[in-house]
Amino acid sequence: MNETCYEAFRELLSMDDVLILVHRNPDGDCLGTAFALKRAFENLGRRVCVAATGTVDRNLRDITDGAEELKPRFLPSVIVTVDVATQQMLGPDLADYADYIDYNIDHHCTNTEYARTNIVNGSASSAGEVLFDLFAACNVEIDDVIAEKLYAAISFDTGCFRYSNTSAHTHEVTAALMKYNFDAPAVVRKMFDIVPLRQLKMERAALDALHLYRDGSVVLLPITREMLEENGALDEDVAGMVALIRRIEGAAVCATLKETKEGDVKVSLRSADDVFDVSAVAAVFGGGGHVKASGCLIKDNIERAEARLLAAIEARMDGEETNNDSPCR
Ligand SMILES: [Mn+2]
Repeated sequence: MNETCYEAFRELLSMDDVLILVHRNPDGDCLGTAFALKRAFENLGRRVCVAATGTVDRNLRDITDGAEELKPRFLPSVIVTVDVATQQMLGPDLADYADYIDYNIDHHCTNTEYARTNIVNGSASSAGEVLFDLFAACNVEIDDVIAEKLYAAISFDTGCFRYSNTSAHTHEVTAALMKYNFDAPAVVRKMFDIVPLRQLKMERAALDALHLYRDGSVVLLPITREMLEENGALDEDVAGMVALIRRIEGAAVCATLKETKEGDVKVSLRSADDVFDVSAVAAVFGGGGHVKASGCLIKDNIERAEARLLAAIEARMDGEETNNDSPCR
């Protein structure tokens, strides 16, 4: 980021009646970042709210101060997105705002820069890290609440500082945040560790349903509505399932394919290393993300979606596609 970004952020901070939008099915990074920014505006005495398509997962509700639904509450005079790579990621509830975004604060290398002012750092671990750097450069005072939200955001997107997006700078930012007064182990435990028993049962069922291809180097997990119902599981119970299957030895590429309530298929893709770029596979279906973690929505039934996804992965593995077409390189 450069002085132009900081100047743009200072301009944003001078505004009132701020609507902060996050991506559909919000995760810990977009929520932590949005609520840290919300707090900063509140500390300046401004009117501000956060809105999202979809409900907030149970394990993320500490970040939203308990809120399960996030709706726009007033007619905004400025609209800012955080952690939203494309306008489509806003989802149906916020689609009306898509062409009127004033500021876009993000860390996705696939960001389409759809806003009037775009503040994107594709090498940051998380939107939380981007916001911290903006706060630091613009002398925004960080309090205990902001520190806790940003810590949640960064821990979420780095998988608790285990993923390769974790840089020396990420640790420097986190070290600065940990000087504030909040319970860091509790933040991580609530986001990642505590699960209802039905989720563990769902994971057991999922492991029985794994599909292995190419000697186990491609691992696909279709999750049907029927599987969810049989195990009494909710959609939020399978949100982290891709992290479970990426642990399998020998898996170079893995993906969960979840049948949505609408009958589409939500795909979460992970790559075991920087060699295979899953953002390029997601892009085939209009999605995006990062080299090692991406997602897309396939409008098809789950069997055909799996076949199409596998074909796209194999085409890329066989070198029919080159890395030159990847937005992340
Ligand atoms: Mn993120």
